[in-house]
Amino acid sequence: MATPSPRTQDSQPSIPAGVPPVVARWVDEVRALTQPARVHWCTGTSAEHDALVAELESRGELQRLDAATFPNCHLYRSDPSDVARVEHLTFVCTKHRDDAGPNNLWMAPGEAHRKMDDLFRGCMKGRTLYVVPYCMGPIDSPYSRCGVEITDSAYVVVNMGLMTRMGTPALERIAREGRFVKGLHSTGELDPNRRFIMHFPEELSIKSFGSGYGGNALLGKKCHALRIASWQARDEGWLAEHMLVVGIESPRGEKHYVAAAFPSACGKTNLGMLIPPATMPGWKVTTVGEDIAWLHPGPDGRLYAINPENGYFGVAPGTSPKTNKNAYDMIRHDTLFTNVAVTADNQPWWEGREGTPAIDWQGRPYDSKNGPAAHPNSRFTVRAKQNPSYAAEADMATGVPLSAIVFGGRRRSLAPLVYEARNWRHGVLVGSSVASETTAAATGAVGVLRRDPMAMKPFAGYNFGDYWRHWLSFEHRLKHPPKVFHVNWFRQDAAGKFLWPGFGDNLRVLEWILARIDGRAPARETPIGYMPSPADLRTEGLDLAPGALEELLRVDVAGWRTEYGGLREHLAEYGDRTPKELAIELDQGLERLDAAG
Ligand code: OXD
Ligand code: MN
Repeated sequence: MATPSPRTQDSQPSIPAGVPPVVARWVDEVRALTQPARVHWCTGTSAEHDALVAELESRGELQRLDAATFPNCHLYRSDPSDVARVEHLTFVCTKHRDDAGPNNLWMAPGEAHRKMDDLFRGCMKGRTLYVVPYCMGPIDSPYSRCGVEITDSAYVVVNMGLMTRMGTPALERIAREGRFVKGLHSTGELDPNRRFIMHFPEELSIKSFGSGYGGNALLGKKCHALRIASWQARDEGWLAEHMLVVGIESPRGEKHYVAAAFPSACGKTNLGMLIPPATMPGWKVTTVGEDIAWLHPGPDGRLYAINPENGYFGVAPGTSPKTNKNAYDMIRHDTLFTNVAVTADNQPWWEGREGTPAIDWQGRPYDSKNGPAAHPNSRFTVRAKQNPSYAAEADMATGVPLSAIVFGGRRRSLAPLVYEARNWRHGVLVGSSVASETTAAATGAVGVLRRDPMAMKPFAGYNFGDYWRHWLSFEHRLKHPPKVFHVNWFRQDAAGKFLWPGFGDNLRVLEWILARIDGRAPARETPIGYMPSPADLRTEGLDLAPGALEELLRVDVAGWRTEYGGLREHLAEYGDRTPKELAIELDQGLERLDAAG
């Protein structure tokens, strides 16, 4: 253990000055339950960060990477059984089962607390209990919300320090506001049979045991900023969404902010940090956020977005100067890598990066027979400000006004490159229809199509039926709602080859979207919404296969009938919680498909 700082106490502590009594009381209760050897109150200073990193290094839990090419970067290897979110062990514990909905696993709060408290009892013996106060969103924004995570993992503390506004200013805000989300975490013994992530939205609290991995353990992210916050947002009249937010400026100097929701590992980080293609000089894209957005009706009737996070927990494989140069440059220093491989000269390595791996993500000499060198869900954790395309507006207390919301998924077929919803209500149906082929971001089979409404399937903290109703209510809350679109960068031909190049070239689609917002772009009305004709998209410099663009912009009427049939069944799973307006929208869509033959 590193030398105790003035804020590290033995197991019979007096509480540091300035700690709000509500926090002090809760920490005391948890200390009595978990029996740590010591308590460390995190301040969020860089000296504290450095001391924790040094401690992890001395214990062999962090490995320093090559200082010449990756200064101040480290590698962490998680337990091989603990490499992704565990949706089958993630519960929403509400008094009434229907409030959690069929989209969540449910347990009665009393039973869940008993189960978790049994796991937590004495679990921190010999360990340090870290108290991690954090603020989700700019520290001075009325839209931000605070939390305190208690954890026994120094790796979690370091990540929370990179990902959130962590430390004393957050504690001061909690002292002023008197409310915060309580998150209790222990890595336990990392036993997959004793691993649960429990949410108590009615109590604004989280208990997570048995995992040290990202979304299960960094409680500010998916647990607080999405599951608990979505519940809070419904009560308070806003939205907590799984969305990136970008600022896009045209060569004419017009600027729009766009939010986009895609299921996990569908390229949110890439779109959030997009570099315009060479054929579009003068365009500028800046990143407000790349994973989560909190959306509030503003005083002018528009929808405003803040990014509650302050750092990125991005997927490493595939990151290269070609796919995402901003991300590649961003992670060349002061970055924490998890479960990547390393080269012979101690540089981090993942599939899609130049060079050759020497040691795989489990620390074994690399052998292709053992599978990929880096785990497919290996990650980088980095401060947002290291992003070359970081938008200064990400620190603005007011947030940024959204001109468009874009939904999308990873779909080999059917869903066209882009279409526009007819209006807000239709947009909610489009969002509810999001589906995607699964990836490695969560445990389970890869490549299976699953419904993921608004890309929130794993993250909505309450019944989807109620959630859609809340979305619909923004028709009345907003005088100037953003336009809603759907995109699909992942269409393939019969041979499995991508029809669209993606990455920077996605700006060509965003250009049409922005022109639609400004009322400048033509569109054809189709049964599923408004769409560009092939001639409406900028294609100079693109190397598309003959007929590819026509295929990308084709509406397969029979296919959409089947799709809407599937969607009807999906909406029906939520019974009478599903708002009637969505069924009516769907019927109208079917009528348009019938009329089209
Ligand atoms: C993530 C995810 O880690 O969505 O962002 O899985
Ligand atoms: Mn995500």
